[in-house]
Amino acid sequence: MLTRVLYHDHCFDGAASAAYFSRFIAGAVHPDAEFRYTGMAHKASQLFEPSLFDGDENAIVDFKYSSDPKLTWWFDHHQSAFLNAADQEHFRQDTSGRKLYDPSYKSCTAFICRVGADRFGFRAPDLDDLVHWSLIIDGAQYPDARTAVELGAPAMKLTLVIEAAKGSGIVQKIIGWMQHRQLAEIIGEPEIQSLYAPLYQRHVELIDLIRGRARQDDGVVFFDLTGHDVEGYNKFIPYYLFPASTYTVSVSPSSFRTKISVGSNPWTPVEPKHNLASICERYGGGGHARVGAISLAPGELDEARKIAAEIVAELKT
Ligand SMILES: [Mn+2]
Repeated sequence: MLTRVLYHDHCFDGAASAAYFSRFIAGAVHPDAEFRYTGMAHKASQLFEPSLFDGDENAIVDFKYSSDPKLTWWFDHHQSAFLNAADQEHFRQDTSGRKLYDPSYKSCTAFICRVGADRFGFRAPDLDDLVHWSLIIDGAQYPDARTAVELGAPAMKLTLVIEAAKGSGIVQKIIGWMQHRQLAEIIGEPEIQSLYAPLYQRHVELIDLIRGRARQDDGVVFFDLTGHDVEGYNKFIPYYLFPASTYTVSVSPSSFRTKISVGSNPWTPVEPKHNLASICERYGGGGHARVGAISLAPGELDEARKIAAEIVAELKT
């Protein structure tokens, strides 16, 4: 019984969702399930080629809905979960009980855990710590910017490896380990250690780079990482550097897209008023109320800077 799992790649909650979902399927649905994983990234072109759905069961976790008839399971919690109105209508018409959506959840892993327990009687108490950290990381529930940026906990170290991984191979290895091992054990793997050490060095250098490029004005931090090969950065660095800021807008070009990231300070004394997913949706992006992103094609730097400037201006109001 081949189960294909499409998951949000390079994201702790995406990996944890794939791991928890696999335990759930093996434990409550198909004891003989064999899993194959496909990491999904938001990009400007078509997301779901029909050939992606090649399993007996085909699942998407922590990622957008697909109306492909071969999709059998879907779990998501993103505000922007549908590519278009037709997909949303397709979801509304679903009667399988296996396409599940609840944007009130702070992590998709916790959502799968809850649905598995309530509707299917499935429990995996050995994964409680995984669920707990998915809520902290995806929900940005850190007590302070230091916890988020200085990376003390095994889950934080693993997040660095997952977010910076080249390709999906190591993430899928981690998805396998997450199903049966504790996070501290996974971090102790020599392969993870050897990936982590240079990434941590780079993380420290990125803090310095952002410190040098970022400007704060009226509570909005802006920086442009053009010229640096940055596939991603810890999104709390701006609030570690500018604790009094409310929002961050950044432009970061990479090999496969030009990304505009929009975020809000989880520890700000001033409650953010703007819904960032709604702002990003206007430019073809999406996300959550407090963090969003827009992906343009590689090379669309001028357009990205124009959009970023418009969003900065809007967030200052
Ligand atoms: Mn998530």
